[in-house]
Amino acid sequence: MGATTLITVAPTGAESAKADVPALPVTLDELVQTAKECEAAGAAVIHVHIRDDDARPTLDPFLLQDTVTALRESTGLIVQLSTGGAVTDPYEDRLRVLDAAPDMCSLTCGTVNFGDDVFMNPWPFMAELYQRTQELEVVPEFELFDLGHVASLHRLLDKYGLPYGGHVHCDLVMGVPGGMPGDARTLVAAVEALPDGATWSATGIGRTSLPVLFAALSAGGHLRVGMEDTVTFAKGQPVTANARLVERAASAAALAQRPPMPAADARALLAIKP
Ligand code: KMH
Ligand code: ZN
Repeated sequence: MGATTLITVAPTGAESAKADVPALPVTLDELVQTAKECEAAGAAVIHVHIRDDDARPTLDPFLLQDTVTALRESTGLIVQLSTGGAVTDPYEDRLRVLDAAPDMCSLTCGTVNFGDDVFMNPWPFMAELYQRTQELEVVPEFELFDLGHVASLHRLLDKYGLPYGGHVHCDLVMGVPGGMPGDARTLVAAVEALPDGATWSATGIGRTSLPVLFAALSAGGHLRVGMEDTVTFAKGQPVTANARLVERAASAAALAQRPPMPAADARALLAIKP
């Protein structure tokens, strides 16, 4: 089999308001429908943030559990819950996300300025979250918003060893105002600093979406796309559905001679608990 591209879809996030972005999936039904469409378009992993009845971000444990169950029943996607939540979420709620027993969770490797806000990830929180992933056999995806986060990832691995399953997978989140810029030279610098044997995807926020996508494909990486990261295809062209972003990523990956990776192969690569 030739080389393939793991596509992760991040359909919702915690930052956009449904009132501003009507195509954002915020109910469980909308999320499941989106997940099915994105799976058909080539996604293998779904990075999940959920909303409450008022479409506000929530880390409600029961809703998270229902979401994991529904996505498992309706799709073959690898379910990755966000432990980042919204910038206002307390650490205890973010740690409790793992109780919903997802396949994967995000684990951000450091604090970062986040537009006008600060996304807090101090070392004790990271270390506790990481050890919980190991105990509960949840595969972490290390979110790297800045080059310093790569150093913190090394520190985490040196102190606590490899993640559950033994494989290190990272996601470069580029172009956040306050984090590393979304350009090719920064991407290469970050990739060169990753641990040996790690796999990685990249995503570019907003207008850095396409430059990062092409840089990641050129550098042999995987892709994350979705309305968490960009809500326009181009200036004045709103995204009408997450699946359109996945289709665009899948087409670019196919052009690069690395078509989308089937979910079963992604499970093996990431060493997801059977
Ligand atoms: N919503 C951001 C504050 C993650 O999902 O782990 C954090 C975020 C990262 O989206
Ligand atoms: Zn997220």
